[in-house]
Amino acid sequence: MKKKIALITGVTGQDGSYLSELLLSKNYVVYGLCRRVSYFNRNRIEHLRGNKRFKLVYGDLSDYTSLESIIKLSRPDEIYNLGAQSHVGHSFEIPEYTSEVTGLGSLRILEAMRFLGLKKTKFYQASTSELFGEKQKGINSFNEKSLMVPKSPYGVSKLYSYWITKVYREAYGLFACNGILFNHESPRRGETFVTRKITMFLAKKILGSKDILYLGNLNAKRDWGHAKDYTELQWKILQQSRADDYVIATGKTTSVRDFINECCKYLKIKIIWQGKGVNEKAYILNGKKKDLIIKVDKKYYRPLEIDYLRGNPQKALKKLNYKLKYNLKDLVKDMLDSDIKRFKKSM
Ligand code: NAP
Ligand code: G4F
Repeated sequence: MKKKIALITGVTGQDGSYLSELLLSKNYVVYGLCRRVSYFNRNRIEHLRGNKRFKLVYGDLSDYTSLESIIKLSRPDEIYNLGAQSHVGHSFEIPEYTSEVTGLGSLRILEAMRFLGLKKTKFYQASTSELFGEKQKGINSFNEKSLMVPKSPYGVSKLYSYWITKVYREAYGLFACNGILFNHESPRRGETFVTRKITMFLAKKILGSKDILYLGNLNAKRDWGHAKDYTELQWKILQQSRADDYVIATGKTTSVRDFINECCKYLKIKIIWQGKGVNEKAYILNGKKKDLIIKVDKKYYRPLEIDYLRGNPQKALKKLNYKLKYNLKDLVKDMLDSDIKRFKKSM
């Protein structure tokens, strides 16, 4: 039987690496699009390089020609567009670049599919809970029908991609889907996202570090799931008989402060919080002594913030016939164990 072929943009990222592993385990041939950078950015996929079905190709979401030639070369059955400037905070500093890559990147792929007449190729767009924006009156959790009011250049760029995916589905009959994913984390999460900042810091702390962690808004609430569950659902979305859009979430929401509390509980660290707003601080209790470990730094505040995100994954879990394997406790354990192991090795 002919092996299925997949093309993944963002293959060097958190989701790209887990999705590659999953597809290779299902006997796919995987083409991964890498962009040219001046540093080594392949740590997350290094272990896959020996596999003959795993092929890396250079390209860039800002460069139509490269995308067209990679699609022509690979003739994929499935395209997963996971590539993006994916940091919400930084999108305020580089809004034009974010729009170019995170917004127009999807259009370039869809146009190449249309131009090359790839009617049977399925397309997955990495949409996001950032589309929903601020907490809306009377709304406790967001689903596929909720109002979308993005609050950052990143969110606006993703809204463009979300809609252009729907438009190409309706206008040209392409099998094009949106996975509207809420935050998902893992030991491979980028080191500047808040959960990974926290787990790396606490892992170093219990190994003796004297550093202090500086964070922004501790009150923000996010619906945090595990990237392994969510990448499996990305694949499932493209295995359906009809193209559709799905919210992927856990249905639970936790503040940044409570994520830290959960980590400390796992590590059996006693933590207390004092002060409010920019003056809030966290201390570790050591007998009668208290050691300062966390301070707020205004530089991590965003010009606009989304305070509350909670998704309703009912449609996805039912239609895709899936039960999440990880809860928040499992996620915290997985991230902390992995960071502790990594830092122990380098000591
Ligand atoms: P990530 O770890 O930040 O990975 C982003 C990937 O995009 C990296 O491989 C990066 O390459 C690549 N990329 C950046 N600019 C590019 C360009 N100009 N051309 C081609 N590739 C480029 O993100 P992730 O957490 O895996 O998320 C995957 C996707 O889901 C992203 O689109 C993100 O916006 C979206 N999403 C994520 C979450 C979440 O909570 N993780 C939730 C909803 C949606 P380098 O390695 O070279 O930087
Ligand atoms: O970890 P974050 O940077 O994730 P954010 O902004 O929710 O975006 C992530 O999830 C989206 C899905 O909703 C994705 F689409 C997107 O690509 C990305 O993966 O921040 C989470 C919360 C925010 O409210 C932020 O203000 O944590 C708050 N925060 C507090 N201190 C911090 C920090 N965020 C970061 N990155 N760094 C801090 O020091």
